[in-house]
Parts: sequence; structure tokens; C-alpha cells
Amino acid sequence: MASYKLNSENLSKFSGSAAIPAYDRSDVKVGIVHVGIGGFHRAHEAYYTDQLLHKEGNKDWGICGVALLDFDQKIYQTLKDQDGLYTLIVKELDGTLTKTIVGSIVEYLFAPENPAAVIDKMAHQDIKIITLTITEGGYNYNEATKKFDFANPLIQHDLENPTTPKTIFGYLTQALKARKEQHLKGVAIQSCDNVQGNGHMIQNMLLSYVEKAAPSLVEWIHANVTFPNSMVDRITPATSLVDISALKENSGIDDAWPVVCEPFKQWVIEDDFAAGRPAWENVGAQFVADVVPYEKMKLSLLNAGHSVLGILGALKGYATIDEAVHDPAISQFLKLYMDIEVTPVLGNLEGVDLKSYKHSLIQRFGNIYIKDQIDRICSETSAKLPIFILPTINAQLKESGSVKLAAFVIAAWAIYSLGFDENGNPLVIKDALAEVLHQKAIEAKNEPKEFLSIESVFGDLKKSEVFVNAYRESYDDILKHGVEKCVADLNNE
Ligand code: CS2
Repeated sequence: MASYKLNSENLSKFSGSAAIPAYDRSDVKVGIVHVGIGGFHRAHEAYYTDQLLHKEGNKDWGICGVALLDFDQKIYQTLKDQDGLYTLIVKELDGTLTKTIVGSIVEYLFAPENPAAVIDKMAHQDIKIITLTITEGGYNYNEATKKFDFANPLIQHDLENPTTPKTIFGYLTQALKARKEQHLKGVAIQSCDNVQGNGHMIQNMLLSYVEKAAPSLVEWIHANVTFPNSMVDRITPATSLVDISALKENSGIDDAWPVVCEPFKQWVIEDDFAAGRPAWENVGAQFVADVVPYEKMKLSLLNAGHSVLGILGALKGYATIDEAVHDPAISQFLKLYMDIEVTPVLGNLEGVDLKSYKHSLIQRFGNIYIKDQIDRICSETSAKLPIFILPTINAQLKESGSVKLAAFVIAAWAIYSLGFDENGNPLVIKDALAEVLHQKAIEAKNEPKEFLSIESVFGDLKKSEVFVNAYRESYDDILKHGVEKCVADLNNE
């Protein structure tokens, strides 16, 4: 069918193929700066905000999307070419596609090109909230020292070049300084990343940086800035070329970078906004007094579940998460891990039916239309495991509970880090610590414990005899018998 470039001018042409913004975008004022405009943000916060803009009286809550890293230039350019518009394609469990052209991102900035514009925008009086999707590794937290990592060369750069920063810490510091100088009211900084206590994390890391970079700002931050915790959930695989061409051919929407995602979405937020907030609850978000239990549940079941499926699935040669979860032995292993090792550490989550949550996860992982890439799930595992799995291990060790299944996953990761699946095919390891992981994986062949000596990932886990023994046993078994047999044996124990 005839196709048209996605932009404001052509928007009405798409009304037969997708839901389009029914509000006047030129009338929307920017109230939120969002840093990190990848798929996760566009499938989630930007979508909730778009739905809210459809309702009366919400025109102060448009989003200015900031691309922070050089690497993000393509997404910035795409949004710019498309006037901030993109298509969100929800892939239902039965294969139906629901398409929405999302209009809430009304401005966009590319930080490496114009850092001053980003600082000015964050410091603008209309901005009430700065939201962040900067990934687990973006918080610059060192698991070994439990502190902000000043050794990071980018942080050193920001300390030396405060007006042309590269990291979120440099940007926020300059923007908050400007807000203080202009006697502006406060602002909320809201993390949307998969990090336990994500609000506390950005608050602590930012304050560590500010204490060094601009100590006189610390008190102002305490008095004027809030850091609500939030739990963000929607599985959003990387967009494939097939998604792009199918959208063009079947719906006539020529969109250079649509976002695909699952139907499920959840957003649980602490109501702690220094300068007001959108009524996101009117479009399905939940505001609660304490979000930590929800985060804990999501990180240690969903995200950890992903890592379990990803690592075991990669070794077996699977390419997508649905393939891994449809392998009965692997899904049985995951269920056991969730029941035996995670559930006891979650305690009593008021109002949450854990049994049905776990059941729904298996269904969500199994959505065959999503085709979530194992590559995506296994990328940056070194930043993910300390958040998704390590807290479960530590809590179980404290209570003398089982760590056998988690140890099996860590052993599988050590073998995965050698760079080959069990069929001898190479695995591409996308990880900031790729070289260290590979080196330690090689050393582990002689002494499995060596892999656990990466302290920035494992902290002092290597000191736990119980864990090390379980890990070592799994390591030898996997090398000797392969994942399939080991998993089957563990499932039968
Ligand atoms: C995934 C997440 O990156 C990962 O390892 O577990 O991106 C996950 O898909 C989202 O957190 C779902 O909400």
C-alpha cells in the first residue's frame, strides 16, 4: 500500500491505520525532561503521558526527550525528522497488533551536540520533573565499595569540565545550580530504571558527586529536590527491520524507528513530587506510599527471570526468550528458582498475589510474537546481576536458605563468558566489562572461583563457602554434562 513519512504534516493520513494524537501538539507545554529516549521510555512513560494528553487540562506535561550519549544520535535524528512522533506497536498474545502514534515527545535534544541547551532546559522554570532511563550501569555505583565510582574517566571529565558534561551527574549538577541561582522552586528527579530503590540510588549518587563538584549545592538539593522511587514494567524488545518494513507495507506508516512491546504495562510510583506532577493515575499508574516492595518483586522475579532464561537459553543456542521458556526443562528450572529461592526473600507483599504474578510472568515471557532477543537480555549482565540476582543470594545466605539454583545460573554465566554456546557457536558479549569477564572466565577453567573475584559485580560473595561450593559443583557439572542434563537433574531433586 502507499506509504507516507511519519511527521506532523502527514499525521491525519494515518488515522485509519493507527490511533493518532487527538490533541493539538502545538499547544502542549513541556513540563518533563526525560533523559534516555530508547524503547523502554517510549513504550512506557511517553505512552502513559500521551494517553493523559488526550484528557482535558493536561497540556502542561509534554516531554522534552534528551539523547545523552553519542551512541543515541540515531534515535535523536529519527525523532527530529519525525517531529517527535513514533509508532508504538503492541503485540498481543494472540498476535494482533495494536498501533498508536505517540505524540507526547514534543521537543528533543542531543546532549553531545549542545550541552548548554540541555542544561538550560533542565533549569527552565516550566520543568517540574526530570525523569531518567539511563540503564542500570548509568548510576555509576560500585558494588564492591558500595559507593559512587569517582575513578570513571567520564566522571573525571565532568569534574574538570563542568559546563560541557558527559554524564547525567554533570548535567544535573549544572542544571540544579542554575535553578538555585534563579531562585526557582524545586524539581523532582525520577528514575525509571530497573534499580532497587531507584529514587534513593539517584539521590545518593548525585549527592556524592555534588559534594565534590559543588558542595554549596548540597543543602539546596536537600530542601528543594525530591527523588520518588518508581517501578516501571513493560517488556520492550529491540525493534527489528521486519517490524519497520511490515509497518510500512501493511499500514502505510513510514516510521524509521517504531517501538514494539508487550500488552502488559505497570507503573508504580511514590507520590513525592516537589513541584507537582501529571495525574498519571488517570491512565493506569499506581501511586503508593512505598514502592520498594513492588520494585523488589519485579526485579527479583521478572528481571532475574529474564537473566535466567537468557543465560541458560544462550548456552543452549536459543535466540529469543520465548524459545527458552518453551523449553520445558528451562521453564521448570525458572519456576523452581522463583518458588524456592526468590519467594521466601520477598516476605509478605500486601495486596499482591505472588502466585498469579509468577504465573503471568511465564505467560509474558512466552509471548511468541514479542521475540525478545536473548542478546538484549544478556547485554550488560555485569550491571544487571548485582541488582536482579545478588540481593536474593545475599538474603538467602543470611537466612541459611537455598542458593543452589542461583549458583547454577552464576556458574552458567561464567561459562557463557567464555564466548561460545554448547554447540560451539560464538556468543557476542555486549558488556562494559566484556574483557574482564572473558579473562576471568578463562581463569575459571582452572579455578572456577576466579570468576567470583570480580568484586564490582559480586561484592564479597566469594567469601561464602556455602555459595562457592554450590557454584563450583554446578560449574563442573555444566562443563561435563551440559545445561540440559544438569537442569533436568536439578528439577528432579
Ligand atoms: C530486561 C528488562 O534488560 C533486561 O534484562 O529484563 O529490559 C525488562 O524487559 C523490562 O524491565 C520489563 O519491564
